[in-house]
Amino acid sequence: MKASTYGAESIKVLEGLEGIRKRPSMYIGSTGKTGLHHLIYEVVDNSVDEALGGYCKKIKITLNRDGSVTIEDDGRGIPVDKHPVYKVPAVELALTKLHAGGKFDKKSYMISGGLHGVGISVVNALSKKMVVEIKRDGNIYSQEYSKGKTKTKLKVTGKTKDTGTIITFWPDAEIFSTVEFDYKILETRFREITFLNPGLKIILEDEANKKKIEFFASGGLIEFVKWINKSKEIVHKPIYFRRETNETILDVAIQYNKSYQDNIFGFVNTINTIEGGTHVSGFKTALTRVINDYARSKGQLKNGNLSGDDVREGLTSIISVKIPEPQFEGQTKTKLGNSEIKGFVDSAVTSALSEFFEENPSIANKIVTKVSEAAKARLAAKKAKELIRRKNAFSLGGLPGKLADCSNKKSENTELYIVEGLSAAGTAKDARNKEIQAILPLKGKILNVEKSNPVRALSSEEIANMITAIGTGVGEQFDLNKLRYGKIIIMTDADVDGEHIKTLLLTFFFRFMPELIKKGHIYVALPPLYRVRKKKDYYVYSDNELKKFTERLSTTNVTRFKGLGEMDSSQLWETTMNPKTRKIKKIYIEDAVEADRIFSMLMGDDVQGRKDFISENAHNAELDV
Ligand code: 0RA
Repeated sequence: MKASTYGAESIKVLEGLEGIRKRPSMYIGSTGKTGLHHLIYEVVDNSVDEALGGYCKKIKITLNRDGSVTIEDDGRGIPVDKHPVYKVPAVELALTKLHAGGKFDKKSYMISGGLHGVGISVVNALSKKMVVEIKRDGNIYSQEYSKGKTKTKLKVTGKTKDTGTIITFWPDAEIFSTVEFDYKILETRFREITFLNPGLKIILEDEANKKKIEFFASGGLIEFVKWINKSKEIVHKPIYFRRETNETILDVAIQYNKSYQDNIFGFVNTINTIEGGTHVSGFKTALTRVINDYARSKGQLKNGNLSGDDVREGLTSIISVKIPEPQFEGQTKTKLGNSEIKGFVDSAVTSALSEFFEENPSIANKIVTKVSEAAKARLAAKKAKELIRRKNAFSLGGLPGKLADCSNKKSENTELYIVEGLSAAGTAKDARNKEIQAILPLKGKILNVEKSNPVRALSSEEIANMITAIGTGVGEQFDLNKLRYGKIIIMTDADVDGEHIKTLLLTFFFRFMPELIKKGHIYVALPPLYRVRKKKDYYVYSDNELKKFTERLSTTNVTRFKGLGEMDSSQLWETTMNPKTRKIKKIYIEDAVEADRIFSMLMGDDVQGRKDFISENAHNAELDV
């Protein structure tokens, strides 16, 4: 893909940066940890754009000791020539004006990443200091900024034969709730970027903690699916193909494993489209069609057509498209909307995969065997479900008998508490606001769905109860419109068993109803860990908080709650259930690939992987997915 020549004249100046500091979340999503990391991604995405154009081979990101970050690339360097109208160097326009830059001029930039595509000027506006160094035209140029404003003029500071850009910024603590970067989050993202840009090298270094890692994947998506399937038993060698038109590139990698999960990861211009979109739906349609056609032509369709769920069981796949003008939709702007892409991906995958199957019958047969077993299990599951439905027929309206439902039927306002233990559930029933809060007790640990086949999982009583209460159904029948509660809140004891039950439930939601997590319907309750008595009762939610508290109140009158059951109904209401005073945590998926790997690792068969993961993460109090 060729970009036309770029000069200062093609920069379009839109507006100043004042608004960015007033409403930062509009530009980077949040001013928390996620927003902070977007600053780095925004700069790196610009370097990746240089790589997509074939001008850049290496990007280095350094977390410096003083809290700043340096992103260095060997691209062409940001242009420095004076703009004919604005009379300032192009780089200064790009860094001090919103949307100024070649990225928004379609001619010079065909493809562009950047989650919000907001440009480095946003990073500049939200940094208390930024220094840019450019190697270009034989010179080294340098310029300094603060909070989006120019501090020094662009100066030549030396000579060089190289080209490239070095940007260092100090995130502004007045804007962000935290200015500490998380090495693990960055590591995951950069690994992903190199998988999606074969041949690109990314180096990440943390100076203070003396950590350094280098990513380079010459094998691209083939290496990506292998990485995802690392702790899974695989069925065949990865399948890979690329299809191109003038404007669009499609890369697909496929590898089945022996698990029951379906893992399709979509990327658009290297952005992980967590909510899917037209590229993913085009792929699904084609996959179902090609496998059915192949199986039929070989006389292997004995029980009728294979369903979409059947052909996706145990599938790991990456669908990566590069397109000139992506339209992102959905709640987190991670769903591809371009309607023309569905048909393009559908027909490209249909032809490429049919061809592959004809040429590689042994792999095709292994896949048909795997998905036929899924179909057999689905038929058995259908029978099991009917049994459960009949069992439940005696309870009200087909809902589980154990469910204490709420009276309001508008799902936006209502909440389902899934409560560990019958006695805690009893207290919760007394405590709740009957109008909007429903209680579903769990007897104990639910089945580990990561390790059981879907037939068994769906016929387990506790899981069937949850599915019925929630209302949406699972798999292909999943229908978000049938969701019966706006919030589903997992409430367990704050101990090891409670943590385990929480993880089992999250695994269930992640594998069977991932939409509920993606759309922000799943929460965990945060019951207090301690009660501190000093004239009145105070509730404390973490050990850290307790330390601060006892120091401040100079008290040691402290009760540790061992479980939810130790609170009476008014305490439980006040601390954990009253929407005005409680704390709950929304579960979200930061990175779908990493979330899948973590669930496979924590809940699957790879004992060594799990041990390594746990010892690496022992310092993290909680698992954030
Ligand atoms: C606009 C135009 C050109 C390159 C860049 C921006 C550019 C931006 C960044 C940000 C970080 N690294 C970067 N590298 C390049 C094209 C320049 C040309 O045509 O020579």
